[in-house]
Amino acid sequence: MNFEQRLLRLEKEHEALICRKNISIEGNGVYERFTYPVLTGEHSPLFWRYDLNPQTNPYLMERFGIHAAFNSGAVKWQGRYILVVRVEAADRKSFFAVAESPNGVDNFRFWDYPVTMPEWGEPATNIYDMRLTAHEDGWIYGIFCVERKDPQAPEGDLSSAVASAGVARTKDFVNWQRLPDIESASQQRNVVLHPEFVDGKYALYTRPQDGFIDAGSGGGIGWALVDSMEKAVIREEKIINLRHYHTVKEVKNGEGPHPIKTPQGWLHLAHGVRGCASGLRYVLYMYMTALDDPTRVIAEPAGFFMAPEGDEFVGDVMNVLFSNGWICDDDGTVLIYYASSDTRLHVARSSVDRLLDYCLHTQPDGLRTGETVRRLNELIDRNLAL
Ligand code: M1P
Repeated sequence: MNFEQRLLRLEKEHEALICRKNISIEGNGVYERFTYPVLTGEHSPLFWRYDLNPQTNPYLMERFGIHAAFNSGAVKWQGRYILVVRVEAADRKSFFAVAESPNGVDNFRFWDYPVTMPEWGEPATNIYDMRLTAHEDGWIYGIFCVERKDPQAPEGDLSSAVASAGVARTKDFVNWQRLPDIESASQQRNVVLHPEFVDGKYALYTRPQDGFIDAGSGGGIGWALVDSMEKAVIREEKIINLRHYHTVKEVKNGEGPHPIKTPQGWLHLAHGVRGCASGLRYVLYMYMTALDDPTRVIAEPAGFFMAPEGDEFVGDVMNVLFSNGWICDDDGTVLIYYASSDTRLHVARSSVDRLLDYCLHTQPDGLRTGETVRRLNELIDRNLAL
């Protein structure tokens, strides 16, 4: 096939992929999944991956490999569904790129250029997992993980890294003002900005961790108030959502996107991690906090809200669901952007009413098997008495 024919075919296939209609799949009543991922590495523009000049690329080879598009921040902005996606190149470096869709479930198209994130301090080796918050101060903030090689690592250790929370803000998703990384006593990943001021301060969900991978004594999802985002310093941190033995979050957990405000409380989406023979298993779970005190948990259904299914199990990092973005639409529809196995991004659809029903009417984890059977028996009794 000559250059022109091959290019024509690539363009046709790419356009068909982007314009493919997504079809919802009837689910468990809480949410519906969709048939196709909303973004994959293959959704990235051909002009990112190929040199399109026949003189310099006569075989029309890929010159820049992109194999994954996942863990994305999400916001509805000027009527458009905007994702700030973690895109991973074949060289293992992640970067951010904006994709938008007219309806939030399909037709996501990347903007022409990725985000050129200004550096702060020691230039990062890797950046990823942006949580977007349209804050009441008027800015849209992105908080993301900044990874640098551990300067204390012994010679020959080429894996140890240090994670901190990077901060940038924007009004148009093209120009980003980088602010200092958040100062904290421990390493931080999965830091999320609450959308409202609390006691006149910015409020952060945190995830203190002992090492780059290990949450260790970190305890769970934390909460901290800071005076300014222009120089955010975490002085005090309170753990508001604890990890527990023999639960879906026994190894670690982390806040997903910022919580959704409802008349009954704040709805939270988070990920929980446990260890098993096949490695770490990442699932999504939900909890709620009180409106008058966002640090007080008022509901937490037992177990996972979503776990990998079918093809979702397979990818770069198997057995992982992760979410750092959701959009609550004006009509109460909630679009949950979740990634599977650090490879591709999906959407699930629910509503504020359904998520509230799920959180408020699903029993909490009794933390032992006897309690699980007691809860099941209660339900069976009620159903058989109907
Ligand atoms: O590989 C699974 C996830 O691992 C990390 O999440 P956490 O800090 O909770 O362990 C992140 O690297 C995340 O991007 C990734 O999806």
